[in-house]
Amino acid sequence: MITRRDFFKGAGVAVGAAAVTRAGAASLPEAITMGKADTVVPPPPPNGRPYHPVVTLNGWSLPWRMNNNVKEFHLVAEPVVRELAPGMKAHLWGYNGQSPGPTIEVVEGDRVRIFVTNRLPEVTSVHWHGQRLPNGMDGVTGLTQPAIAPGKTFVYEFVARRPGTFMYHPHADEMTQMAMGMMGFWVTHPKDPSLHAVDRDFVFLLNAYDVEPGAYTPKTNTMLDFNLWTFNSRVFPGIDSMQVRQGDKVRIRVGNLTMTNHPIHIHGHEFEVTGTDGGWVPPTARWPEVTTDIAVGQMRAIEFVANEPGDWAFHCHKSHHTMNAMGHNVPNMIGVNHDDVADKISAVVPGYMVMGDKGGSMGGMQMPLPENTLPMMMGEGPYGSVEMGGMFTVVKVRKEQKKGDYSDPGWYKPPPGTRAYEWTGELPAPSRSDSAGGQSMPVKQKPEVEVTVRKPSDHSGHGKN
Ligand SMILES: [Cu+2]
Repeated sequence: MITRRDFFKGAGVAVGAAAVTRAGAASLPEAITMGKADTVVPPPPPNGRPYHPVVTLNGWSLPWRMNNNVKEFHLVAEPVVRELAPGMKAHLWGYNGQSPGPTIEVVEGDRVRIFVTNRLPEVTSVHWHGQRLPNGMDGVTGLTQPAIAPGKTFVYEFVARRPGTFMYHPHADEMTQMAMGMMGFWVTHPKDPSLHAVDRDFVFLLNAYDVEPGAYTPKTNTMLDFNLWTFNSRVFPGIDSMQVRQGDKVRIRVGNLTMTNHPIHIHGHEFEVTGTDGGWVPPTARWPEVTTDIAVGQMRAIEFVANEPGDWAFHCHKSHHTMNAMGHNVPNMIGVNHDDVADKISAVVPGYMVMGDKGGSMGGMQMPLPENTLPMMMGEGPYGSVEMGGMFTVVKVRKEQKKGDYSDPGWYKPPPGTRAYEWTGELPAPSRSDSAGGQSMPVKQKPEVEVTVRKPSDHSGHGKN
């Protein structure tokens, strides 16, 4: 087990330019493991073609070793423990100690050799989603290769021909293995690092889990009713914010391996979809958006210039996807006076709570939670609870953020006079627009709809005419 601090040392050692001996060439590259769910900014590439590394939200990039001009990686499919947010851990399956697995970064034209060791209790394979490669390297169990049995290692080898945004996932017992968190990101950088260059390049996968409150292992036969909607197997406030400098050109690449689509939305800026898993979108085919729907199995690269300082929400726009577990079977008590009954019901119905009462009663969550369970909505902001969970994070745009500095600057401090404030003056009674004369539309009291019912003249009429 290699800690985060060791990762940098390990990266230097593992990917050092030292010549590989014949014995070394015949051996497996070291399997490097990550034990923390922090965002680990990868070091610049120590060898091979130059590129600008991406930053994987709450993830990391897999070091490689160079072997006779072949980039060699070692992926280990294995059970992992993933912290979804402080206060909750899940028993998942992933790669090299984490779910999702590490991001694999290569350069257009690289010959890549990936050793895949299976430490799961069942067969697996790895499919390299979106890649141009020899058919036998496509990783579809039964179709293009035999399954990788537990304890066995397979070797995949191909040239990364097309630059762009990709992912990897098993093509064996897919329903179970993806519901358990087996997936990872892949970026093939362009040979010319000045092409598609940006100042910040973030990546993450959308995934979802169904973990019963109090449990640790996801239910894998769930089809749609997942209760934890995650960015890289993390839920807000466990998802790191994206730090950018004011004026930075920012790219965020998102892949969707859940079972439903996600309209991903940014505040304060417009973006363009500049790439899909099929390649870069020609500039003439781009249009401005503030939300883009990412369907199952799709990837989208969005780009914008971060020129508005502040803490800008970035989230899935399906409101149930910005909540954590226990979002179901909550009665709507808006307009109902339940001052006396809530406590009594809580005594006999564990987990009972009320929606729409006095604002934000779900955020506060005064009910006791089972062990290893997150509140539905949480996350403290500078002005109180953000009342969000799930697929939600923040893009922090700061003038003073240094180039190359991904550290969290803390909460935005708006200049005086630029924040919504409470009105403390007089509140005159509202005047009704329909009684004040003026422009209101006349309302018809009764709809003039005439209904004529025609009965057939006799029951045997059908078929006789
Ligand atoms: Cu969503």
